[in-house]
Amino acid sequence: CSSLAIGTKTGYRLFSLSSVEQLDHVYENYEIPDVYIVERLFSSSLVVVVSHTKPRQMNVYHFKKGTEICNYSYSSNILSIRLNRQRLIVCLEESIYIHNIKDMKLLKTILETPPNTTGLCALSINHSNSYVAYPGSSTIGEIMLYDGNNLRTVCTIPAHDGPLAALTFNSTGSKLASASEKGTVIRVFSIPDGQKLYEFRRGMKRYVNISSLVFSMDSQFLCASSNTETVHIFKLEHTTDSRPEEPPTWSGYMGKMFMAATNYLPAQVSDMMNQDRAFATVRLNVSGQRNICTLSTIQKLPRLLVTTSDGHLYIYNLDPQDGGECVLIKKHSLLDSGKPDENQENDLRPPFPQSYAATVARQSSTPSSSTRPGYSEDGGALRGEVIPEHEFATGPVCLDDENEFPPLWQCEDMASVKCKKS
Ligand SMILES: *[C@@H]1O[C@H](CO)[C@@H](O)[C@H](O)[C@H]1NC(C)=O
Ligand SMILES: *[C@@H]1O[C@H](CO)[C@@H](O)[C@H](O)[C@H]1NC(C)=O
Ligand SMILES: *[C@@H]1O[C@H](CO)[C@@H](O)[C@H](O)[C@H]1NC(C)=O
Ligand SMILES: *[C@@H]1O[C@H](CO)[C@@H](O)[C@H](O)[C@H]1NC(C)=O
Ligand SMILES: *[C@@H]1O[C@H](CO)[C@@H](O)[C@H](O)[C@H]1NC(C)=O
Ligand SMILES: CC(=O)N[C@H]1CO[C@H](CO)[C@@H](O)[C@@H]1O
Repeated sequence: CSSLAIGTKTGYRLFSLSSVEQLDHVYENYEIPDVYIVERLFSSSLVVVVSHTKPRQMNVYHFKKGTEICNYSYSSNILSIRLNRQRLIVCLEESIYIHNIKDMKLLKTILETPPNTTGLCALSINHSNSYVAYPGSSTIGEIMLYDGNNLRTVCTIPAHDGPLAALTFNSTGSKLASASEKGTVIRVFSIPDGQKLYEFRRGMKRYVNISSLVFSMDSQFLCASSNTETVHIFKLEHTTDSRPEEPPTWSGYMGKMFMAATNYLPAQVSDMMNQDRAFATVRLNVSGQRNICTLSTIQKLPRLLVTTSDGHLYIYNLDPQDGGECVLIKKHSLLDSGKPDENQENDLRPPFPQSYAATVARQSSTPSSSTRPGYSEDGGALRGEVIPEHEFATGPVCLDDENEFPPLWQCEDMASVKCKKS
């Protein structure tokens, strides 16, 4: 949500998404051409790169030091890579490799996964559970849920009739959303038990290819983009737990009536009622282009970010209370030349609440919040936004030290993994 990495024909670029007006250009590298995978571990210095020139090889870099940490080769082309502070997952067409990110040791190979040329695989960013989700079949929409920390299968979830197209966890790793290749229905399950919690309809008439599916950090919203011009944002209404009073708006009132009604109905009917229209939508200027979306808080307001394969970043405002059509407020070109700013991410200001509700509440209670110390209007690079506090892992490696991480050691040599206490 706070960092963007793009691969191009000539190399790769890293950006920090801390301000709407200005794109923080963190780093660029033109040593490896035809980069088709570039994954950064949150906002740390660790970057994993795969190039079309060697599609079976993964290179791991400490980009701030400009050094290669290690490289690994696999039996077939690498289709996707997922990282959290505990695990690095490499997904090939018919197998999944699970590495320990601290020393890159290969912990597990899941062989003979159903053939999947899109490399569909999700990893929970919560390193306390490191759940991995991947398709259990290429003909029906079955999800395999795997415990990446304890290296065992947890369960299979019969999610859709047709093959899966998209999978994503919420930030705590306790919800999983999925879409099938038809792209008409999106379902949300509780993890690890696999109970169905929500069902959303993207539209009945047309089949679409869902290209990205993502929760907001606070799991209030779920966003789905496709090969069409419309991005849908769904709101996950809490039906059982007590929530603060809704604001006295018409939609808030209707929402409450709706919630009250669903609680009295038998489960089957309640499922039907969960088939909701989108809470908010975005109409993209371009259709048919591959895109990736995310929901993020930038400068204290909820935003929808869309990156398109032609190299643009679109930033929209999302109204967290009334939804509706999101407003485009900025378009950036990601391919413009620009010098990276070295000091962009060394800002260590106090953590910042992540939830939209908290953000909006703070905004309305402190209209002159820009005058409060530590919350400057341009201060998107607050530490809590760059790396959520809960993502700091404890253990033998100083993952919480930006300057030390990742430590330089020989990949296979576990004995040399040490933590320098500062
Ligand atoms: C991969 O790592 C080896 C050392 O293990 C090194 O000699 C080689 O140059 C690396 N290859 C690339 C392409 O970086
Ligand atoms: C991470 O997952 C663990 C176990 O599933 C859970 O207890 C914990 O609350 C989660 N932590 C965060 C910060 O989401
Ligand atoms: C989805 O993508 C596939 C392959 O790219 C294509 O054949 C198919 O027609 C697309 N489906 C829709 C509904 O656009
Ligand atoms: C993720 O989903 C679980 C289960 O519904 C919920 O308890 C948790 O609060 C969600 N995580 C966040 C960050 O909201
Ligand atoms: C949308 O596309 C049209 C035609 O390409 C262009 O003139 C217009 O500026 C675009 N709008 C935005 C907001 O990018
Ligand atoms: C399970 C799954 O989604 N399999 C897909 C893997 O990729 C092929 C080719 O794109 C699809 O046809 C499968 O449905």
